[in-house]
Amino acid sequence: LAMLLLGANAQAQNYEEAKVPAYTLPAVLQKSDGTFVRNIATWEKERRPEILMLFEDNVYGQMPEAYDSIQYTLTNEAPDAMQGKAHLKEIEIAVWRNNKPVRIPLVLFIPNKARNPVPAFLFINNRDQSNTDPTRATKSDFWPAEKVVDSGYAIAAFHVSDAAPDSKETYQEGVLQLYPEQLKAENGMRAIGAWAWAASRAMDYLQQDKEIDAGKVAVVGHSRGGKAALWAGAQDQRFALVFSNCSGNTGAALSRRKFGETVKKINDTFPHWFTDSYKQYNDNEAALPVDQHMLVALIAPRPVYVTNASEDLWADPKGTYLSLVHAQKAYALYSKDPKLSPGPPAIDSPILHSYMGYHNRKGKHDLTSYDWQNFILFANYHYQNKDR
Ligand code: GTR
Repeated sequence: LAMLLLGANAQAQNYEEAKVPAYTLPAVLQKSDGTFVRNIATWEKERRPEILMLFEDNVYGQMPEAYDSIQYTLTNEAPDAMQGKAHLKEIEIAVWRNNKPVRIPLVLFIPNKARNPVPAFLFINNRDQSNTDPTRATKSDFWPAEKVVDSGYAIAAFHVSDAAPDSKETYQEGVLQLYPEQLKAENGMRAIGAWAWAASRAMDYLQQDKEIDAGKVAVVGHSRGGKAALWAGAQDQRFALVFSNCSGNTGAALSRRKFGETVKKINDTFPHWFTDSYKQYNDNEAALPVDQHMLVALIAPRPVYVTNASEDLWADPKGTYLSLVHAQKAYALYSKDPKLSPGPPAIDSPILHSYMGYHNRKGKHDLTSYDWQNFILFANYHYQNKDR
């Protein structure tokens, strides 16, 4: 029995800094042929596409872009929602391919006071639908729409289940109905890829809504939604800002640290999130041709904001911050050095005035009004270069 327990224990998650293994990260600015990237052109034309493809082939899967048609239907509208503060639009985004549709409802509040077009936050909702209640009968800190509207921003949301149900049995019943060939591919799209795909379709809608400033749309996600937000921001350069809250393993945290959740753990529990090919890295992180700092680097030079919660060791706060530190080189290429210090800031000390924002909020794994407050300040800083 003791032997068995020991065996089980060897698989347990590590929460001790002293037990983090020694590791070498793949270099952001070195191409696979060994040559170094020294300028923006080589980064954009050669290394960036190479990293993107490595993430597609080994982690998140392909991002199919072809479809036959896309339609936006206004299913409900209220010009005086939120006691007159906002214009509510509920839109159904229907995307067709090979005579099959996927329908993604989008909720959107546009501040009435702000001068059009307005910048917007697009939220990937991974929790209960009631969090983004368009009637506002139910309100939640998870999606504090009134606060965002009061700050002069539009706020939109869609639910992950409309793109891919978050279940290993039924994740195919959404975007993947359009792309059945993906299901057969080792590097095929899976649930997180489908959520990121849906964020891009929401962006397609926002781009043609005259009330929205499409050059200032931020994508926001929490935890599994935060993983999808990073992948959406990496893939789709129309997103001006990326906010990834408590995204942890295969989000913003470095996989090679094996601190808290590991690649094996996430693949065993959520086999439908990532590619089949990702499973070969279970207990074998060193073999990964990427680590998550490279995902963050793909967002450069656009500002990115990443968070943790102090009690959420499962998501490895330190490994998340280090990911930003190691991604800085891509920003420096654009002379937008985030100037991060080598170690994480104190709890509740947000880094707002940098191309890479970060905070470690005191408390548990969650998305709260503290997190949103800092997202708004970070957006203010980058859009207006001033604090409010
Ligand atoms: C956990 C998972 C994390 C994170 C979290 C969440 O169970 O292990 O990677 O995604 O769920 O989405 O809240």
